[in-house]
Amino acid sequence: MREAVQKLLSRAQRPLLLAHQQPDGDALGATLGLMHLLAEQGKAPLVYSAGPIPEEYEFLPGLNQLLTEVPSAGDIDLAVVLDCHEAMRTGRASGDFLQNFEPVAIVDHHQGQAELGQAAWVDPSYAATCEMLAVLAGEMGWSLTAEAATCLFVGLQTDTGSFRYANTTPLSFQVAARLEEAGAEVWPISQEVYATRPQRLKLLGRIMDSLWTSPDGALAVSQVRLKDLAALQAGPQDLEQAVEMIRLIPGVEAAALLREVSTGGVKVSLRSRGQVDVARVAMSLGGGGHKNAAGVTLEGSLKKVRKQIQELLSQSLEAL
Ligand SMILES: [Mn+2]
Repeated sequence: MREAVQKLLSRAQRPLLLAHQQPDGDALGATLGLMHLLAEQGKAPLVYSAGPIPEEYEFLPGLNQLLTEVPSAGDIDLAVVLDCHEAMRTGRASGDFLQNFEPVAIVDHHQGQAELGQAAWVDPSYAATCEMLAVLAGEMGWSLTAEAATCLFVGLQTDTGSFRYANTTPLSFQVAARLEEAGAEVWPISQEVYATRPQRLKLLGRIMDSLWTSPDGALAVSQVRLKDLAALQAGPQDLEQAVEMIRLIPGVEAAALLREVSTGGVKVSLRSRGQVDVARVAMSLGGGGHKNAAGVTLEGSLKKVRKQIQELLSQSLEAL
C-alpha cells in the first residue's frame, strides 16, 4: 500500500497533486504541503483545486500556484489524489481526467476502499492526510521546509479540531512537534485559521434559532436556507464550525446540519460523539465519511430530508 505509493512518488518528475472539491484545511494543506516536499526533491509538481478556497487558507504558502483548470495530461507522469479516494470527489473536470489517466496514487484517511488508482494508501487510523504525508516524508528522508511544515500543520490542526477530537493520537502530537521544529509557527497560523469572521457568527445565530433537539437532548438538528446565506453574503465555507458547535452542546450524541444547495437538494453534515456511527448513516444514503463525522447530499426539500435524517439518527441512537 504505502510502499507502492512511495515507489510512484519517487519515480515521478511531474506529478499532478489534487484533493477533494470544497477543500478544507487538510485538503489544501496536503496538496500544497506535498508540492513543497516534492519541489524540494527537485521535482516539478503541479497543483490543482476545484475550489472554492475558504478565505482562512489564503495565507498558505504556495496557494498562488494552485491551478483552477485541470491541465492537459502533457508531461504529467503521476496523479496524486489526496484526502479523498474517489475521482469525482475532486470535481467533475478532474474526475474525468483521473478516469482516463495512469498511474494514480492515493493518500487518504477516510473510511472505505479505493477503487481508483494503481497505488492506494488509505488508512482511517490517521487523523489527517497531512499527518500521513509527514510520516511519509520522514520515511522517504525528505527534508521539511518551513513552507511544507506550515501547510501540513494546518491540515493536522484543522482535522483534529486543534487537537481536541477523538482522532488525535500520540502520533498527532509527535508530528505536530516535528512540524513546529521545521518552521510551522503556531500562533501566526492560528490567527489566520481561526480569525473571527462576523458574518459567520451571524449565520451561526440563524442556525441556533432553527435548532431542534430531541426530548432527551441526544439528537440535535438544524438547517440553513439559501436565503440565509444570501442575506449574510455567506457561503458553505462559513459553515465549517457550525455543525461542531451543535455537536458540542452538552448531552448531544448526534448532530446534523442541513443546507440547501443552489443546484437543488440538501447537503447534510453529520457529527456524533462516542458510539453513534454517522458514517454508516451517510453510507446507507450514498455518502461517506468517518465514524464521528460524515456527510451526504440528498434530493428533495429541506423538510423531507430533515424528517428522513431525524428518523435515521433516532434509530442509530436507539440501537446503542
Ligand atoms: Mn482530512
